[in-house]
Amino acid sequence: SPGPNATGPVHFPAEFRWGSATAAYQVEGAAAEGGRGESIWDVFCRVPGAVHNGDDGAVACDHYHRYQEDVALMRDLNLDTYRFSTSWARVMPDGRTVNPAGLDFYSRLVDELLGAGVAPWLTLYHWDLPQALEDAGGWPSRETAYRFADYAAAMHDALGDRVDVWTTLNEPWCSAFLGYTGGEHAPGRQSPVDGVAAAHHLLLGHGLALDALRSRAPEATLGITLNFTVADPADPADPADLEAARKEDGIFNRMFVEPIMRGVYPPDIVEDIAHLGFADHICEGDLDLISAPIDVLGVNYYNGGAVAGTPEQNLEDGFGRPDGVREETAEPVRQTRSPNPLPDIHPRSRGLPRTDMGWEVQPEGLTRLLTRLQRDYTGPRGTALVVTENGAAYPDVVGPDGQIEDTDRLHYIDQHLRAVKDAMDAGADVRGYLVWSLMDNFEWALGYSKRFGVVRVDYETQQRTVKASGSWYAQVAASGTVPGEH
Ligand code: GBH
Repeated sequence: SPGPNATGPVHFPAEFRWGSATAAYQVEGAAAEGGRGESIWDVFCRVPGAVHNGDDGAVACDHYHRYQEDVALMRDLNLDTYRFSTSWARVMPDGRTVNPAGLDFYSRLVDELLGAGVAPWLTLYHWDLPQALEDAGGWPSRETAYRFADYAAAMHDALGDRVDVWTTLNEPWCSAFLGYTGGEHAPGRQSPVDGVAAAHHLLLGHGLALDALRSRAPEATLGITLNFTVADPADPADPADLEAARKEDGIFNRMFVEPIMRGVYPPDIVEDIAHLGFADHICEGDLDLISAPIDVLGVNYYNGGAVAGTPEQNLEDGFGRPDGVREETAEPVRQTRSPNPLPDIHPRSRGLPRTDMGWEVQPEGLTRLLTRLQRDYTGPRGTALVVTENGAAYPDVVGPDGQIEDTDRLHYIDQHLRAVKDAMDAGADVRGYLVWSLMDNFEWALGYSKRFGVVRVDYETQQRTVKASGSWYAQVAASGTVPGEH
């Protein structure tokens, strides 16, 4: 049910940050320029059937060449914050050795942002591991965590004088389980054993990187971004559904937020994945590193879901395609089952509206999520919350004058901002909202077929066009107010 801020104008505090987010592989292009090395996504995109339409990020939004125009766009949209990621393989082509030309691109980007009055928010890892490190074992190997900390240190040495906000990882759940277990994302492995090993080593990498950053900049704003779901039992009276909801919440949410905020993995999930050798990877001191204080917990929220525990009756369309709906295609669909290492969890439709990804639109889930995080995890340690991603894919309807009337997206963002304010009114310490995404971009396994931007990108001409949602969001950012519904 919609909360108290469901319809009228909603005012946010003056210090609330308004921004947008992108990620390196999704926007930069210039995959073979400036000495950039290959990442696992360059390689994965060449696997037949791995990515919709055989798309790749070789050109993407050509942001590498158009960053000045894109920063001007952010300024025109009144955005005060830009969350971007740096490509490890651009900065360290072999994952270990610094490439000055790669660093230089980010240095120029940061200067451009500062010149435009847009605060840079740097994410060190948004899924694009250097292929050389994958060849050396990837995230299932403990070594990768140490290489990540070296990379974090090099980035801070180059940009720490100008960048105040640092995020170590974006959505380690996705890296671990879509990448190493489901095979839907790079590097495309399909191993539950590798998935749980990757999960721990990603978190260890976060902890080691945090240590490197903190020792260099005690005053910097440091954190991690997690993807959260809100798992409801399909039938709250059915013990099997309650059990499925526990596992879903456990593997998506608690598996990552609990070691970070409390220094322990959730015991029930540790037990559920014990047979995959999970405990073997945890060394003495790891959890102390992983749970070192952070300043901001980044929250990415797109949707929740109802889950059921009995497989036979719930095999609906979305099953086995956990990160988006693929249209019918002649290509083989690699993903055949959920990447979740806890197999007996099944999404069940609740009849809510869905985006073009097939994800349910459930804004009040965001209110529940933020209030729960505040109460159980961040509040007790005084850690701030920022919505580091929220947004929706819808097909663009191009009007006669080229205008994009994306009212579905506008409405989605409107509803979710109201949900954020409901959580703040209930005591959640939410300091900002960064829409996903600034512009349409390479949507991973779904290629260019899904559009998340508040700015349209014409991939033929690279022309940017602010959508109706973008103009609306610019007004919200300028006024700090979500206008009342008309
Ligand atoms: C983010 O990940 C990424 O950070 C970003 O790069 C990406 O472009 C963006 O979202 C849009 O996809 O089981 O069907 O209910 C999204 C992570 C994890 C969100 C799985 C949806 C469950 C879908 N996703 N989640 S479903």
